[in-house]
Amino acid sequence: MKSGCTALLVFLCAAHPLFAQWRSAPAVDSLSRSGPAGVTFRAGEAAMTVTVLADDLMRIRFTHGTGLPPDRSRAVVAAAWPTVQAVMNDAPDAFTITTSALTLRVAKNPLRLSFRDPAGAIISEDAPAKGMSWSGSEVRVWKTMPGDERYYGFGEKAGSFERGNLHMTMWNSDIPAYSAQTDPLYQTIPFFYGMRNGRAYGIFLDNTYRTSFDMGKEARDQYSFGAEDGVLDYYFFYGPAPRTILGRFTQLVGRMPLPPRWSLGYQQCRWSYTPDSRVREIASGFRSRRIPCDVIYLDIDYMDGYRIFTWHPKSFPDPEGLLRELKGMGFTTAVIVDPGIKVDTAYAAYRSGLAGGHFLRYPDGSLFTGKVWPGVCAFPDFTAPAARRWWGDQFAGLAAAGVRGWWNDMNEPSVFDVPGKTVDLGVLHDDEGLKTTHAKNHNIYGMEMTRATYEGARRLLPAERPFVLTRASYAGGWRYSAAWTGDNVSSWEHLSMALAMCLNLGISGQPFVGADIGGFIGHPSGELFARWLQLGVLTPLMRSHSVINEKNKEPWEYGSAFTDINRETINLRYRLLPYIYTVMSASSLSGLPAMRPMVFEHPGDARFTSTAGQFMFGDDMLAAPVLAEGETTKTVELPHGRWHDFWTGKAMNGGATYTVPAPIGHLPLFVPAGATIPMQQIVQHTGEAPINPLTLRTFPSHDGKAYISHYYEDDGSSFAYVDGVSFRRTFTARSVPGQVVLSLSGVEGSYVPPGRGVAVQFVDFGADPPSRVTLNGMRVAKAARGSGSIDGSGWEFDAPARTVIVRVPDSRGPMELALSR
Ligand code: MIG
Repeated sequence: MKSGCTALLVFLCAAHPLFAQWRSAPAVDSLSRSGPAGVTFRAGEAAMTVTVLADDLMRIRFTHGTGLPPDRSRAVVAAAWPTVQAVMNDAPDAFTITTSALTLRVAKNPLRLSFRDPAGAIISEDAPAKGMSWSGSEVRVWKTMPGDERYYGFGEKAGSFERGNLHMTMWNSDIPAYSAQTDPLYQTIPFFYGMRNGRAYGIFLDNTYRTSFDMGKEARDQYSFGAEDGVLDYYFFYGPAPRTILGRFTQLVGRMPLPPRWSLGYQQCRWSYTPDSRVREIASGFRSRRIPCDVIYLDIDYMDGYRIFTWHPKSFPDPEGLLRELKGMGFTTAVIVDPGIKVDTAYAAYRSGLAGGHFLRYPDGSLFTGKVWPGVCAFPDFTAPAARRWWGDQFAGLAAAGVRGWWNDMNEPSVFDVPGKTVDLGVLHDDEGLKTTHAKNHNIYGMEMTRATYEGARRLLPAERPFVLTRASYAGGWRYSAAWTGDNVSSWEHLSMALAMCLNLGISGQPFVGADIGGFIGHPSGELFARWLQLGVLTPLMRSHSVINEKNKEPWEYGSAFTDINRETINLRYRLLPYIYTVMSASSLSGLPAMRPMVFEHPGDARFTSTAGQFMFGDDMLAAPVLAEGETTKTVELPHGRWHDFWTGKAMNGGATYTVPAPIGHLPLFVPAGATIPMQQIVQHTGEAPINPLTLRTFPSHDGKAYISHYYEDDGSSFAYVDGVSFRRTFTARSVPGQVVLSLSGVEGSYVPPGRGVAVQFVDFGADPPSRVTLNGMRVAKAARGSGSIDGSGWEFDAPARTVIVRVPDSRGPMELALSR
C-alpha cells in the first residue's frame, strides 16, 4: 500500500512537467552555419538550430540526443521566405544574429537566448537558471517573466481574457458544459502574445503533441512552455505592434479563405430539428414572422442510426425534396458529420473505408474501435492523403441532395468508452508516411478532418466556396473551417466568456468564430437570449443552438416583446452585412480578425490591458454589447481621437469614459470620426435581393483630416473574385470649413453588381440643411422628405437626426459628394 502510493507519486511527479527531472542546455561546444539564414549550435547532447525567416521572425528548434526529424509542419504553409539581411557575429561569450528589426543573442555558457530590439533592449529572454531543457522525451523552455508583462491569445481558452498566472494545456478535449476553469478545450492554437509597455512579441510553439504553457503559475518570475515529446520548435515574432505579429503569423500558417456570403447571415441550429416536418415548421417560422435567416442545421438525428452520409428513412424520407423546398424559401442546409464510422458490414462507408485501409489501426494491424453515437465505430485516419480523399468523396450524395454546409463535430476526436475519452495514444497514424502515434496526431485530427471535408467540397462543388464549421482544430485550421466554441451554457457568465473566447481566438489567427447563441446547455431568459443575439450581430459566425431535450430557443420563443427585439437585432445583422462582408474579406487577405480586442488595436493605451467587454469590429466600429443581467446602461472607454455614437450620430471626444443608455433592444455601437459604414436594406436572407440601395452611413471627419474606409463586394459565392471579379472602392471623408465631402474612388475589379442606388447618410451634419449638394460638381436637387426614389437623385434633410441623406445612382467612376453649409 505504502510503496504503491510512493510509486503513484513518483509516476505523477515524473508525468508532470513541473516536477520532472529537467536537464538544461549546457555550454555551446560548436556551431555551424546551416543554410543561408541558419545556424546550428551543439551543446552536449543538445542541439539548437536558429533560422531567420524575416526581419521580425526567427525560428528556434531545440532537440536532444537525436537530430531534427523531417520538417513537416501541419500548420506552416509558407515554405519560401525571401532572403533576409542578417548580420552574424561570433564573440567568445555569445553569438548574435541581427536583422533590421530584431537581434537574437545566443549566450554560449550556458546556451541561453535573448531577443532584443534594435535599440538593444531585451524583448524576451530565457530564464538564466533553466532556459531550454529536456526530461526524458519532454522538451521545455523557461523564460523570464517581467511583472508587468501581459499575455493574450492561446486560441480557445475559457475564463479570463488575459492569460497570465495560469497553467494551460493543449489537448483537444470534448468537455460539455465547460466552466471558466476548464482547460483544455476543443482546439489547439499554441500561439500567444507577450505585451509590455505597448510593445508586443509573439511565440508559436509548433508541436502537435500535448503541450502546456505555464504563465507564471509555477513561479511568478518565469513562464514556460513545452511538449511531452517531439522538438521544441517555436517561432519568435516581434511587432512591436500586435497587428504586425498576426500578419506574420498568418503569413506563416495561412489565412481564412473568403467565406460564402450566405454563411454570414443568421444561422439556426438545434439538436435536433427532426423529423422533416419540424424543419419545415422552423423554416416557415422564420419567414412568417419576418425574421431573417440563411442557414438551417440538421444535427445527428437526420441520419440512419447515426451512420454518417445516410438519411433516416422515416424522419427524412425525401431529403432532395426537403432541401429543394428549403432552398426555394432561401435557406441553405448544413448537416453535422462526425468522424466515427459505424462498424457495420451493411453500411457502405464502413465497407469502403475498410477496403481502402482508411481507418486507424493499432501497431499490430488490428482495427481501433470505440463507441460514439452510432455504437462501435472505426475512425478515419485523416492524416493519410488517401483517407482524406476517400472521406471527401463520401459527401457526393449529401452534396447532390443539396447540402452546402459541413458541420464537423466530435473531432477531438471524442470517444465515449475509451479511457482518456479519445483514440488510444499508441494507435498508429499514417502522418503522411511517417507512421506516428495518436499522441502526436491527436491535436491535428480535427484540423485534418476539416481539411478532408473542405477539399472534398471543393472537388464536388468547384464553383462554390465551401462552408465548414468545426469544433476541434489546430493552428492554421482556419484555412479550411470556421470554428465554434463548443458546448457552452445558458448563463451570463458564459455570455462574457463567449466574447473573451472569440477575441482570443481571433488574435490567435482564427477570424471566423462564434459561440452558440443563447448557450447550448440550459435555457436562457428572454433577456439573456436577446443580449446574446446582440453580441452575435458582431461575431462572424452568428448561430443559435440548443442541446436536445431542452425547451425551444428560437428567437420567437420568449414572448412577443422579445420576438420584436430579436427581429430587430437580426435585421441589424443584415443591414450591416456589406460592412461585415468587407471586414471578412480584409481578414482573408491580412489575417486580422473581424473581432479585435481593444488592447490589440491600442496596445499603448493602458486602459485596455484587461478590457474584454467592448471590442473593435473591423477598423470602423466599436461594439459595446451589454453582458450583464438587468443592465440598461453600458460604460464604454473610447480610444483617443474623435468618435460618434453610431445610432444618434452624436460626437464624443475619445480618451474618455462614457456611460450610455442601453435599454434591452439596444446594442451600443461607436464609429471613429470620418468612417463610412456600408449598409443595405433588410432582406429575409442573403439571396433574396441584391443590395439596393447601398447605404453609406458616413460620420464627419475631424480636424480637417481625411479618413479612408474600404468597401468590398463580389458575387458572394464563387471563386471568380480570385481572378479579380470583385468590386472594391474606398470612401474618403473630408471636412473643410463650409463643406463636408465624401469621395468614392473609382471601382477596382470587374464585378458588376445589379444596377442600384446609393443612399449616403451624412450623419451629424448640423442643425440646418445644406445650402447646396453636388455630385462631381453637378447640383443634386432637393427632394421632398421621403420621396427620393431609389434610382433617381435627390437629397433630403432629417432635422431631428441632423442628417442629410443624398440619393444618387451608383456608378463605377469616382463620385464626389459635397455638401455646402
Ligand atoms: O455528444 O450532435 O458540440 O453542438 O449538438 C454530443 C449533438 C454531440 C456535440 C456538439 C453539439 C451537438 C451535439 N454534439
